Amino acid sequence: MITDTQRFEPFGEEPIRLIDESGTWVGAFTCDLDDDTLREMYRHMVLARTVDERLELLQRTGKSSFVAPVAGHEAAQVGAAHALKVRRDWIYPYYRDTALAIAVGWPLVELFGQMMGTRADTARGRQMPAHPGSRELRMFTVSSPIGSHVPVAVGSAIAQKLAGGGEATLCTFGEGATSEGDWHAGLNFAGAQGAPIVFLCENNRYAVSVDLQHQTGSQDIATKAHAYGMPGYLVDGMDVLACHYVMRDLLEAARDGLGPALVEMTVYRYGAHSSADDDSYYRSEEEVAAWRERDPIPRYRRYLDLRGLWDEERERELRASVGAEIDAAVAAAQAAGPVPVEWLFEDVLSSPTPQLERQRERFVAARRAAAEDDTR
Ligand SMILES: Cc1ncc(C[n+]2csc(CCOP(=O)(O)OP(=O)(O)O)c2C)c(N)n1
Repeated sequence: MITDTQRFEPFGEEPIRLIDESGTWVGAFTCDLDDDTLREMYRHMVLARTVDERLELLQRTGKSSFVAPVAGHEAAQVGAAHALKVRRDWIYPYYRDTALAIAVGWPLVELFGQMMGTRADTARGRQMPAHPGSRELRMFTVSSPIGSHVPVAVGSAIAQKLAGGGEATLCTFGEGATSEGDWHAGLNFAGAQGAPIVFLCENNRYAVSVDLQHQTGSQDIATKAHAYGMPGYLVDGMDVLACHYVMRDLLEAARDGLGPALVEMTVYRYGAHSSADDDSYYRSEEEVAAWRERDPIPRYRRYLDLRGLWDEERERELRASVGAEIDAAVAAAQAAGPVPVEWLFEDVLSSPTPQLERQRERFVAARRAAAEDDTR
């Protein structure tokens, strides 16, 4: 089933953009977002970038064990988040979606609790850091094996279609995921069943150290949609409004029963793949610097400036309030205290087996002895 939006052509050779580098609107239609929404998108982008910086500090000071930086992906994720009907649509994110999670309203205290494994973590410390999930937000917990959430998201979308509630599903991943069998199985099934799902590929050109040329022989990722009977859109992922409008049209089409779509957003990750990676081995400083020139945050700021929606005073206030919000969330997440290791043994079986009980007792006793040793 091929769907189309009224505003955008699928399979274009050039990425769809609505704001150019100078911040000038270049769309063929008028932007209909109200001023508050336009400013809120900017706030979310700045908040996500600042959270990213704080997470790096927390990891470097041993408070968190792992970080997957989002910087450079903010426009893609915030644009998409604002196209969702939050708490109605279903979200299947991946580990780099910090800005998406923030923009759909994942509380910062839960975010930092998850990153540090404290009692503020609704997953009770059982996930690797950077693996969010939220029942309230209908945000499926991130799964580490690349692409493994794609067939699950499609199954969920098919279930929504059968239930007839008019809900859409968003499923995100990096371009590396498109080389996994799960990805192809998922897209094939979505196309065959007309599932109400939009697949969003955040193409930052690297899967850890593997660059795009070694990832695929395709001219781009969007073109792969042809094979699955759905439209594919190539979008400038550094342009938050292009990301927003394309996602808005496609999620709406999915809710209206017009079937799935694939969107490729061209982004760049400014940081290393994760806190366990050294990117100097596989990309040059010049390349990173060139992409920094295209940073989605100042570009969007220029747009807001040109429309008279932003100024230095607002910028100062925003930076101060974002800093204070993050300080408060980190403090609250830490104050919640570390997750007790005994929680490892809970919530798996309705009544633990005798063996599990014995293991738990031995484990708790060993921990206690180790703690006493430490205090001697
Ligand atoms: C099935 C599987 N293979 C390998 C890995 C190790 N791994 C973790 S992240 C990653 C790169 C994924 O790159 P991409 O999908 O492009 O997303 P990005 O990290 O660039 O945003 C790899 C290979 C994994 N988690 N799962």
